[in-house]
Amino acid sequence: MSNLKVYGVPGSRAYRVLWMVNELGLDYEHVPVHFGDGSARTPEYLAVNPNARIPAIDDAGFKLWESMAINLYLAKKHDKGFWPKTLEGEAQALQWSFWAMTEAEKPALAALMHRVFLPEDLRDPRLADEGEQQLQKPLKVLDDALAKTGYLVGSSFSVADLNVASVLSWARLARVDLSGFPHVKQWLTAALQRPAAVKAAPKRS
Ligand SMILES: N[C@@H](CCC(=O)N[C@@H](CS)C(=O)NCC(=O)O)C(=O)O
Repeated sequence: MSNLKVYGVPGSRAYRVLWMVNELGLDYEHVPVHFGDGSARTPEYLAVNPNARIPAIDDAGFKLWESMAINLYLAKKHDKGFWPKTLEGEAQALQWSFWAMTEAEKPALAALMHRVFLPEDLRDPRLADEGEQQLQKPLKVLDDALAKTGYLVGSSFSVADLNVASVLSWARLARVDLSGFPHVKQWLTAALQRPAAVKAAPKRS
């Protein structure tokens, strides 16, 4: 039995963590706690994540929640090339991960919910378009950053790319127009086609 448990279904933010553990080649037990069926509210799961949200991990008794924190922890712990080698690189990985959560996640989720996820009668196309509109500025920032090396930190794929691409996978699912952001488009397509991402959620890649 594995010492690492990953909680959460792939059709949720747990996708990010499943992608990370696959990249790292870790042996793990997947516990498919779902956000919609009450399984995130059982006393057993609340002892792992008192927020009653997914994802979370239990790493040999060390419990951690928040998708970005989990991925940063796993990338650093296992040091398989996804964690930057310099202090500055580490800071940039944190910067991009916080940026994804504060600048890109909310509008990308609005587009996803109101174009794809909600039942049709609950969708509001104006909220989806507003999300797409709000993504324009962060997408431009990202496009300019990727123009240099094609990666967010240094010149290889790192936890920063994984964390940001996993958030923007929602924008792609929501058919956000990326034609004005060629570097983002190319980078996101390549990231989501990585075998570890496909294995995490075949339908999303
Ligand atoms: N900031 C958290 C958000 C976690 C989160 O909201 N997860 C959703 C599923 S994608 C959830 O569990 N929702 C259940 C609820 O809100 O009750 C993270 O990134 O891990």
